[in-house]
Amino acid sequence: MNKVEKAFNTLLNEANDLCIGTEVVELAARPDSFQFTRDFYSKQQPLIIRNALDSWPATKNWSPQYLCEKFGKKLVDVAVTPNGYADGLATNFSDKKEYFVLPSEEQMTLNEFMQHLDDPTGPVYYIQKQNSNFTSNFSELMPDIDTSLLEFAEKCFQKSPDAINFWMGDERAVTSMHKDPYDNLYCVISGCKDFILLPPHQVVCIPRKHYPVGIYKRHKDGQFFIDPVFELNVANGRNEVATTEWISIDPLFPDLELYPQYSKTKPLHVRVNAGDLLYLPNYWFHHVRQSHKCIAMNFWYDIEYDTRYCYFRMLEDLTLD
Ligand SMILES: O=C(O)CCC(=O)C(=O)O
Repeated sequence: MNKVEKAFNTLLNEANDLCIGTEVVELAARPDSFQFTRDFYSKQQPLIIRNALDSWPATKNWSPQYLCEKFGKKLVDVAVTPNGYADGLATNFSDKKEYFVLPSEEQMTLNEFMQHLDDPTGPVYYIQKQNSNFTSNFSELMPDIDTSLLEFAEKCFQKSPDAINFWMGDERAVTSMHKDPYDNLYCVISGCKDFILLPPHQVVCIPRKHYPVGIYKRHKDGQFFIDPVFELNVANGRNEVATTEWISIDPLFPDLELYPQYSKTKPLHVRVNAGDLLYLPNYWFHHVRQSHKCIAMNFWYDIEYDTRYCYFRMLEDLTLD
């Protein structure tokens, strides 16, 4: 074992023994801002607060029927894929290479979207655009949200959210393992979501590499194909297929023969039910599944670029394939 591998083992063992428990801490009521800052934000520990959002009109009212009655004719942006993986890895049959593939972005009415969700055999439709789509597409629903319930966390972050996202989808829609440069308040309104979580320092045993980027497009008959995405390489002035770093492993079916280091991770599993709020600290890796027609919202707060961030970047660079 070389010096760096030995150091990674020390990191994994110490972090597991000293700070990462075996499950996500649960509270039955919102903490005050001081407790949240001391016990969760400053330790970068996830937290689930059961029934934190029960008093939101959203939690009482929002259902597929309610949304259709109110906004059935409204145009919404939907991610469409053949397999439920928007922003995930897939093999491109034309060149046999593995790509990181973006979803086909399609606009349709909310009524049409709901009809698609009722077809369990066709493509997979997911409202999941992470560009503050709640503010841009669903602002009429704002009165159903009482953001004062989030003040305990916002006082700690000392900022307002950069993005408020709305999520609704098919149970076949899966969000592949990734991390975000945001502190995340994830609110399930109807149905449930299953999160698999890995703390940032376990990046040392999560296999990652650079993949070519593609986007799902459809032929006239509706069949999907992967279209490579080109970008200008400023170094040589040529248009080349873009690449991005992505996680090579699916935590539901990890290939431990190919990636034995992944067996050193200690995933935490948590189900977030309607009315629950999950605090997911920045750079925690997460993989997400959901019940059929689950409705959720999340609030993303930009991170502080502090030494923890720099230390994480160093670990990333040390372990990228
Ligand atoms: O709900 C999902 O499918 C994914 C959520 C997510 O990745 C996030 O909130 O950062």
